[in-house]
Amino acid sequence: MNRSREAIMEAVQAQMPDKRWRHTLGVMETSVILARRFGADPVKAELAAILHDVCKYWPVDKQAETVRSDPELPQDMLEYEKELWHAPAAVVVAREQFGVNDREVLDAILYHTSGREKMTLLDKIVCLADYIEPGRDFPAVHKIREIAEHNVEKALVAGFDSTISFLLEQGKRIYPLTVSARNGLLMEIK
Ligand code: DGI
Ligand code: FE
Ligand code: FE
Ligand code: FE
Repeated sequence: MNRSREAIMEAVQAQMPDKRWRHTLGVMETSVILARRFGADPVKAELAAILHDVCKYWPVDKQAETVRSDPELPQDMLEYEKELWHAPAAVVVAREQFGVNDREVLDAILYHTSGREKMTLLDKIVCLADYIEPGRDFPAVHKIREIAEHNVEKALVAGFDSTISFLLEQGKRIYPLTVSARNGLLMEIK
């Protein structure tokens, strides 16, 4: 059973600085809007949004340890950038601290950073909301918001394009599921 929405929100807020909490509120609001727009469950979208960054400010060692505690989580994320780790760690917190057992919600949390090959509508919505919530400001965000008015897949490709370009510029490796996610979305579009 889930703890109440309010109790979860309070416990999540307590684990992060104010700026990140405002981001979380933005992702919640945007996830609900996108869910209504594209026909996903707004309650599930909002729950995934509340929890998606719960581990973002944990020490990275604790994030990694938490990911290792569940062998069913994709352990290969630990071989890539540390920024990926808070997503699988949040799945453990959602389940163990808050009693969330809905596979769709847990997957939307798990893949909110990396994406995955066959993204569900809920995965897409939470990942896109994370890119375009009102507090976000990066060069491509205005264009992505415009595309998101009518096409969730095209908007998310534009989001992944900006992340992949950033990783390339930094000379960093790209987690293979991010490339698969982008390829999968492009297949869906055409
Ligand atoms: O947690 P947030 O800041 O709200 O956003 P997020 O969970 O989408 O994290 C995005 C960061 O992760 C972004 O700065 C790029 C970084 N990152 C590092 N390696 C990868 C990656 N993002 C993706 N999609 N794929 C990677 O391989
Ligand atoms: Fe995140
Ligand atoms: Fe993201
Ligand atoms: Fe986020």
